[in-house]
Amino acid sequence: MQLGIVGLPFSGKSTLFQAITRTHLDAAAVGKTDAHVGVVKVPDPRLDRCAAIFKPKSTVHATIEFVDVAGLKKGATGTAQFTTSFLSAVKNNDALIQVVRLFHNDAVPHPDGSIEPLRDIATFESEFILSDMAILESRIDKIRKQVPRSHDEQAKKELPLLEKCLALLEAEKPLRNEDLSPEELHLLKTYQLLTVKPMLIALSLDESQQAVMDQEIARVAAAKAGPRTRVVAFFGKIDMEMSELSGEEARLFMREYGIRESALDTLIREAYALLGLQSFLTVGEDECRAWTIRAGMTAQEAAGVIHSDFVSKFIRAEVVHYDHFIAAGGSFAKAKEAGHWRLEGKNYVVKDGDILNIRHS
Ligand SMILES: Nc1nc2c(ncn2[C@@H]2O[C@H](COP(=O)(O)OP(=O)(O)OP(=O)(O)O)[C@@H](O)[C@H]2O)c(=O)[nH]1
Ligand SMILES: [Mg+2]
Repeated sequence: MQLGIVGLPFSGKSTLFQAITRTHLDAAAVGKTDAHVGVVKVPDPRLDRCAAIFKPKSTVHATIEFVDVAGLKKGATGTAQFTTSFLSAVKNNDALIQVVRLFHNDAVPHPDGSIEPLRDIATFESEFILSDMAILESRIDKIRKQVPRSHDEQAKKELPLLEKCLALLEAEKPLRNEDLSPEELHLLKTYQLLTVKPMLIALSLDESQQAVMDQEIARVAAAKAGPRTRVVAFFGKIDMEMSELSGEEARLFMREYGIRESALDTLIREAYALLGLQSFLTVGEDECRAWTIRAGMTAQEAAGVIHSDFVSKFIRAEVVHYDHFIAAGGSFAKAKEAGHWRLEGKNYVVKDGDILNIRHS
């Protein structure tokens, strides 16, 4: 999974990126047009506990790639043309994190002179909408010229969909919150539209703003949240300092500042929810590992995530839920005695936290 960090200039994107990836971008690189990519292990207490039980040779966390996407300078060109480096960095992102500035910093003033998150979100969104409109208009134009003469069935099928999407964008509605079928989303994929991507709006607060955090989230959510838009908040500066501390020190630090959750934990939890993702585990003396799948996937599909061969060779899945495994003292034998060990067929819908062992031919 890849998440792109986007937003207006000086909103706190690189601060967030450095905090969650525990990297230091040198000052010369920050704010340049290149995208920075960092791979982050998905923190997973269930996996840690299993690793403590099995003491495996290797423990493999699920990972997420974060991309610090520079490149949108508001008004730099006066049009909605994103730089090619911006578009190529964003096109593979599964979801976008739009960083919105709430922190005050006189040394780095907000480019528009004041802190107004809803204005910034609207500014950013309109750039996205205009970019998508330009793509759709030129495609619709082309199809309208060709279709009457051609037998291009694909284009004929696409035209009403593209026109519907264009009308939504003209009404300033980003496509991500619209009710598009999986088939429609699939057809749209080739156009790499920006407003289709699920979005986390991430409010960047400073430490003095803790008291207003929930209120600010609620205010922005009331105006902007939707089926595929969620609103979260984080403390960029504090998170960056925290990223240099060990686990125990970081916990004390958080308690001192009264912070409930690190930016990384918040973003991962919300991104999983936004994208409808969950995890299952495989355990053993060789390897304990967490795997990410879409909620609703069957045992056979989940087996295919482990190894594509397992789809055709799937026989049965042995299933114990993590909670039952721990309740049984970390013993499969005891979980079985308690009736919590099951043999499931290929259509079993995997649950978050299931421990699976795939039997295959
Ligand atoms: N006081 C304060 N300053 C912050 C906070 N987060 C970021 N800053 C500062 O704001 C400035 C901009 O932050 P960046 O993270 O570089 O912002 P950006 O969105 O990556 O900026 P560009 O890449 O130039 O568009 C930097 O000087 C940061 O140190 C914060 O929570 N509090
Ligand atoms: Mg930056």
